[in-house]
Amino acid sequence: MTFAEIGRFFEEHDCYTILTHKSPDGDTLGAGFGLCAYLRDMGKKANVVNADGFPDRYYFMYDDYTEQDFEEQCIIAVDIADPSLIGSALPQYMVPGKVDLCIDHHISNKYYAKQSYVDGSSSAACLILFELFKELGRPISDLIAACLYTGIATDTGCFKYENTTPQAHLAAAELIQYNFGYAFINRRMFDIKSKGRMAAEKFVTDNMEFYCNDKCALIALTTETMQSCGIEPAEFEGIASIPLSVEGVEIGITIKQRHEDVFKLSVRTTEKLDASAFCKQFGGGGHIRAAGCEIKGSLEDVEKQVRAAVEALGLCSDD
Ligand SMILES: [Mn+2]
Repeated sequence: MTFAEIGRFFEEHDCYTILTHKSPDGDTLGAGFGLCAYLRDMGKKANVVNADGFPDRYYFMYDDYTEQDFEEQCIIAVDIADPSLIGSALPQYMVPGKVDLCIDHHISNKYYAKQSYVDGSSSAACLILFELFKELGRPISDLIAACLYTGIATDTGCFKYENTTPQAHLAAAELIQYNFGYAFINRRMFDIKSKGRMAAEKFVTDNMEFYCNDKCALIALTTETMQSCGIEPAEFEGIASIPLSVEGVEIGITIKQRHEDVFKLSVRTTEKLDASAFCKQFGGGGHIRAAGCEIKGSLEDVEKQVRAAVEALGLCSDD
């Protein structure tokens, strides 16, 4: 589809449900609420839907949002590569062919919608919407600018990750000319943590172990340790980047207990190592710098296997 075709699609339809992915992030919500405001500004009816609800930290996107009452006629998915990511709380939308239009930036997109606009080279779904709205020419509101900025900033890790393109910076440069508090958004997205999260991070840094001349950092979290430290399990989400943030570490490994004898591994690597290849030997996979797998056995067993695999990488010698 071209941008002009999407523009016609918006004109020709009404009563939109905009789907965002489960465990929502700034990009899917920014794209959802940004598109919703855009369609409403066109005089259309539109709602945003999420299987897990809208987290507080994004409240500035939906502060003035009220759900509209209408009979749904058209379904758009934003930032959703695979229908399973819609979430099992919304099974009615996971049916193949149910979604009318998908706008996404994941190369892994499954093309499950009737029509799709997928640009795997784009930093964020919000960046695609920014370029789309620009081409369509209708002015955007400060709220839309705030939503799109948030999605681009969060998906690029505040313009730090390798997916940060000149286009992402150019879009941000235009967006911060609108009247919204981007410094407030950046602080809220990147600096502020809950006390529970701080405690979880402290627990991880206190209990991390180092191998192979400190080139491997490993943290193992059993259900018991997670319960006994009095920290909500949700606060341990996304901690896998911590081991790799230690200077000199080339491979960071997080082992989390899933069930009695099942452990989930999250592996992060520097440019020297391939995380995906590392996880493949245990039946997993992922991206080159971030991958995962599951290993069955006791924690002792799992750690032994993981240490052997790390040693096989040839990092451990002094030279
Ligand atoms: Mn995204």
